[in-house]
Amino acid sequence: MLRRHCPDWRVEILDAPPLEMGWRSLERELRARRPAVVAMGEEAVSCAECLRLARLARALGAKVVAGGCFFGHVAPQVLRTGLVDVVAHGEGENTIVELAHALREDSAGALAGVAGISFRREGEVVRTPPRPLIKNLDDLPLPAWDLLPMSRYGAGSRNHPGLAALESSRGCFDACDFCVLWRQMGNFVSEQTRPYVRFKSGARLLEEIKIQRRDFGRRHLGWVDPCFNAHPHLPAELAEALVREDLALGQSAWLRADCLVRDARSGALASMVRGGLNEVYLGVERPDDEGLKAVHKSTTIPLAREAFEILARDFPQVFTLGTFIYGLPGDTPATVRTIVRLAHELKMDQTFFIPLTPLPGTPFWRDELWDDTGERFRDFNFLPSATRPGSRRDLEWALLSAAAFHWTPARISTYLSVLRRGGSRKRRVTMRVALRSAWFAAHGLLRGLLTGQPAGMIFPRWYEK
Ligand code: B12
Repeated sequence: MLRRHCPDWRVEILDAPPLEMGWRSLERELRARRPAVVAMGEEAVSCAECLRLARLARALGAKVVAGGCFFGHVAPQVLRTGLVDVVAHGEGENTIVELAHALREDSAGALAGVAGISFRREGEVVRTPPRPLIKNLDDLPLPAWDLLPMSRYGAGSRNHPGLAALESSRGCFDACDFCVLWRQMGNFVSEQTRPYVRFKSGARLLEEIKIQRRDFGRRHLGWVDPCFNAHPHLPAELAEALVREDLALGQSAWLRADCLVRDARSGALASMVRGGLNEVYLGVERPDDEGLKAVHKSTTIPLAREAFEILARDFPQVFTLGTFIYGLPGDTPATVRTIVRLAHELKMDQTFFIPLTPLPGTPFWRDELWDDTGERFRDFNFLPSATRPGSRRDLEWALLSAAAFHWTPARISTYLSVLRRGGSRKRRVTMRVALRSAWFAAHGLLRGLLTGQPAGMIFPRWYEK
């Protein structure tokens, strides 16, 4: 968007992790490039890194803009650190273009005219009116892939070599309490954010995939959509076009169980699998329908059961992963054991248990959780840790012991079926994910016992380099 609308700006992207760029090299890059504006966006877990980057950018004389699904929900707090000049809320493409012009003018008046931002004026935080959503996603320019280190994505990965992250839709039609994604891309009407979902066209997606394949040699598509199968026809139409063009590529996506069951009936799911869909993630979340209602998720456990049954029976080559949330108010070790039992019964190849995380923007967030250093958010990593101090510890021990010792016939039969019917990719992926999870749990446990630190994100060796 900046290249299209602000041709007199030089735009560069530094995606540090795939380049293995640690802090010293990042500082060298910034000193060499001398940016007028540094724009950053991140998950909560990387808040400390972003604030460190903001400090560095500020020291080099740059203006700092923060956006994305975390900063947009803690704008007053972030602005009060004095490290960030502007926070962008929600969808960013039109905002960053207008912001570029306003930052060049360098006046509070110019900023006040940009919708969808917060900034400070005479010590007060000003939030401008919400920005209307981009109605037609095909209006977006193609992502600036040429500015990204494309060959580094999935490099060295056995499960997703040649990975490309693509987006077919934005937003979600549901409004689950724990999720920020429908809020981030939601529609603001009558003083409220409402769920809203938008799609690119099949033709546009086909064009993107052709470029990924032809120009960047990409071999696996990771769909970043919150709900890839929200549309009843689009994914299947795209898949059929891919087959026609001899472009079927491996694909992973987050799907919803209710839509999956619908698509199995219409035949759309079979088309999606023919087009390359070989990895499916389903959020089951809770052990029963009351639990789902309590978090305002509108699908049901019988539908999740049916979805996994369809996948296991009709598409045994597709790797399936189910995610569950634990740690809601009232959860006990018995709840966790019920969740684990259900997970084994549902015939998924792999299970992920995600601790309820009080993300800013969700009703679980409280302002007193804010921390000016960002360090507290390192714990917002969506990872269980049996050595984490606090009230969830008994739940996490229950989880760990169930994972280690709870070998029910249903669990054993799922593993056997992967071995018998899964095909070589699924066998390899299941094995690697299971070994990694076991290693992560063992490593976290050992580290917790030896150093007192809970398990969490692991810092790479090049972190400071
Ligand atoms: C792909 C992805 C990853 C990939 C990224 C690799 C890659 N090369 O793409 C990988 C696998 C590495 C990853 C890892 C993790 N991820 Co992740 N990831 C995603 C995912 C699925 C897509 C992100 C994306 O591309 N979205 C599409 C773009 C267009 O949307 P967007 O990012 O929201 O950006 C728009 C606006 O928000 C805004 N915007 C964003 N940034 C900025 C910045 C500025 C300056 C401006 C103006 C605007 C702006 O403008 C953009 C265009 O409109 C999201 C979920 C989602 N659908 O967004 C989760 C998500 C971001 N991840 C999440 C998490 C928790 C993690 C992990 C902690 C998980 C883990 N335990 O490993 C790690 C943390 C990694 C780290 N930072 O250290 C959470 C974050 C929640 C939160 N509020 O903190 C999300 C939201 C998923 C969820 N279910 O909640 N992730």
